[in-house]
Amino acid sequence: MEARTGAGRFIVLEGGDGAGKTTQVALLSAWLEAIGLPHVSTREPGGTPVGEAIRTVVLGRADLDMPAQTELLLILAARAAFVRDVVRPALEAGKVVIADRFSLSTLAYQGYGRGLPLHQVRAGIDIATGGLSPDLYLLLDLPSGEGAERQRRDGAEADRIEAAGADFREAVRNGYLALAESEPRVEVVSARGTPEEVHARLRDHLLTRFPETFLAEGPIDRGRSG
Ligand code: T5A
Repeated sequence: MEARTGAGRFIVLEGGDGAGKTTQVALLSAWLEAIGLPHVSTREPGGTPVGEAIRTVVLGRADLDMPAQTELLLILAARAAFVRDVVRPALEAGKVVIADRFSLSTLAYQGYGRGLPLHQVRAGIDIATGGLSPDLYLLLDLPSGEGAERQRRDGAEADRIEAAGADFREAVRNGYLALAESEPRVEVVSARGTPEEVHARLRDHLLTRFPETFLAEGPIDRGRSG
């Protein structure tokens, strides 16, 4: 299908470990491909060479005893590169960005999970992003035990942050839900059901919020280069 061009949108999938974000990013990406909408899909921490290098330290080194502040600053260091090198150029080119995690993860994990003061986490986020925030966070909500069970079935080894345990996962989930109550750009979506059922829910939210972008038969060229 011929590529459409249009105003960029920054959409972020969020949720606890094992909620299904990676699966849903792939399904959304396939859908955008099918409707001919230029897009990039990416993940955090990572998405750039420096971000992937930081990811190996933050997640891969379960042997490191890392202060929560070090974890926060490393994740934010990766985000600054992600925003400069991935998100801003894609939005300026009129593309849709579908990201697996962004700043809401930092508030949920380093704020509510690790217990760092939220105002400090927000100040750090502001430095890393230069104030850029997504058009919409789609928060995949799943009881934390069910996410852990999905990961166990997957056979994946727990990374350094996942290894923090059940209480940590629960604090993260509750943190996400508390954030969703106060942030209008966060939509809570049940992560239960088959991947296709969850995908249909996400698509519905995008079509409702941004019909001008996501309706296949919507306006296709608003004069911005793709
Ligand atoms: N982090 C990240 C922070 O602490 N602060 C930050 O600011 C940021 C950005 C990232 C880690 O970094 C932390 C949070 C994380 O701990 P990650 O690997 O990117 O690590 O994130 P995870 O959430 O751990 O990734 P996972 O791949 O484990 O989980 P996903 O992506 O949510 O789930 P997915 O799609 O891989 O699915 C997990 C399993 O469930 C199955 C899949 O096939 C797979 O086996 N599945 C389903 N099963 C049944 N029903 C469904 N609907 C299913 N959907 C998927």
